[in-house]
Amino acid sequence: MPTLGQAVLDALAAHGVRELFGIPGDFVLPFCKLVEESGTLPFFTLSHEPAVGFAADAAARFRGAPSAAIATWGAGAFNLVNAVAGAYAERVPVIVISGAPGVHERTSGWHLHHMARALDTQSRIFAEITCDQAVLTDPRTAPAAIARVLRSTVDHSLPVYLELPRDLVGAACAPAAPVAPRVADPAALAECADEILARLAAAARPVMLVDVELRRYGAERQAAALARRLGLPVVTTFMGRGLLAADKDVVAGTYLGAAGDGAITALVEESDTPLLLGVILSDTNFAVSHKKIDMRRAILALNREVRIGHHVYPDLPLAELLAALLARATAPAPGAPPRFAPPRYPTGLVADATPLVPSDIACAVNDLFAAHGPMPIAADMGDCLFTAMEIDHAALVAPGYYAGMGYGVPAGLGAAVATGERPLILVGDGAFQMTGFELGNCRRYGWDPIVIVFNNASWEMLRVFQPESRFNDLSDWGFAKLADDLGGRGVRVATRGELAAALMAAHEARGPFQLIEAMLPRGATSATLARFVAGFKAARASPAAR
Ligand code: TPW
Ligand code: MG
Repeated sequence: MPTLGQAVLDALAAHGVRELFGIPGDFVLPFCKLVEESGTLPFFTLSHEPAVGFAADAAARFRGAPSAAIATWGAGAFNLVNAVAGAYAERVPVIVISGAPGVHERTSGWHLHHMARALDTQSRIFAEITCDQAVLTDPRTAPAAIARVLRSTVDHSLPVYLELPRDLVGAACAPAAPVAPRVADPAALAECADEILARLAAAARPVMLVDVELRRYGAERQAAALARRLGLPVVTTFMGRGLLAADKDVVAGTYLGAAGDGAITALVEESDTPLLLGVILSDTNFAVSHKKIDMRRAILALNREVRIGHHVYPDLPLAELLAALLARATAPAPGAPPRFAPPRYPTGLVADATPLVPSDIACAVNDLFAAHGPMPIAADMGDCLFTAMEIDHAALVAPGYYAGMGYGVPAGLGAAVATGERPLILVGDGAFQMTGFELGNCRRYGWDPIVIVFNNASWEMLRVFQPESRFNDLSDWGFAKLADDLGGRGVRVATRGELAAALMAAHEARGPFQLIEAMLPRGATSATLARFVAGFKAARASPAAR
């Protein structure tokens, strides 16, 4: 019989986990020892648990499958709370594995170190931000509990929590036999697919709006195939930016309401039948709308259900719905005109001595991608994320809705592991202050991301909302110089010419990570952020007008 620890590891692998991120501590040392010695899955340690959570989140987003974050009890696991809350908000299957006091210690009557309040305080906190939990105190019931929890993370694409007492890692335990996925009722699926296709066929201006759930359920290629078959223009939400990067030709652009390209806004807001696939109805996605989407005319597939006007089909997983639609959909008449103009992004940066503004960075990245092909992108919160909207459509992870700073650098490390490709990390100076030091882990693992720090010595995005506050002034930390000591290469650039040269040189250099510190004047934001904030403020000032 295997051990409880090995049963957990084997079940993780069976549910699509391909990498583990973590930081050890005494309550989780026996499990970490097993992780290392069994070789079941590769184990990447970072420096601070928030980064562990962000890296696992990004790996899960890029692979469309769960990833895992390992921490010690209390001081370690509590440090994961914010990252897991963000994963919950943005529907990412992050598996939290926490060590815990042994079952014998639990009854000792001592206050155990790392204990915040009571033995179950931690599991109760994680119950708020995970969709299923198990505290594995009994090796006889553990296999079923492990299988149930891992089924939940896959089925609901949400975080889950496993707590493993340190004295049971080596206890004899049966393997966790996987639970079969719940599948849709074929009759309901057929009726729903027929109804959707009939509505789309009768529509004058249909559009497909896609958001993150599509990737979580591995349904991007199917959605692109459906769009092609039906001749539907595809628009991503703000959060869903980067979706369908492998099928760029069907993507008209990203919906940013009043802040975005007018033609894209019209495609969505003037549509008589918007098909919303996995779209989270959040304020970042829709607060900047000129005009609210008329939900009576919309078709919304989200959370394993499909809502059409006022009625609901429960229990219809997204991938199954798309398969049913594809099985039935017929192509439009040949010669039907394309329904959108291909999006255009700025290219051809003039490499002169003009001081940089954020949109120049998008332009330089577009030139790089045009010359050498796209890279997976991890962006932080801040103007770097809005600038990313001006970069040609490429695979992107970012906390578009939860908006937690500090995500970018560790997410880029998770992307390096999950994609096996070299990532591009976009991060502001304020966010870099939070988690930038994690780059020091690149040397050990051979990661060499290209990192662009938008250094405006400022919490600039906050300044746009509230220009009068002096606390938004940060000092200039000189990140390029720090890079060398962390095992990378850093260069500071302040003009268009310097940026273009630095980016091409960074692309040439493999091995150490490459940090480009782009010096930006305070007060200069990307065109997209300026429009977004103006739209947001206008929406807040006159909610009735929407
Ligand atoms: C964990 C609030 C949103 S944007 C921002 C703050 C403090 C400033 C970002 O500064 P940075 O980028 O990174 O220099 P830029 O382009 O604006 O200059 N704490 C967390 N998350 C959020 N979102 C905040 C605070 C915030
Ligand atoms: Mg800044």
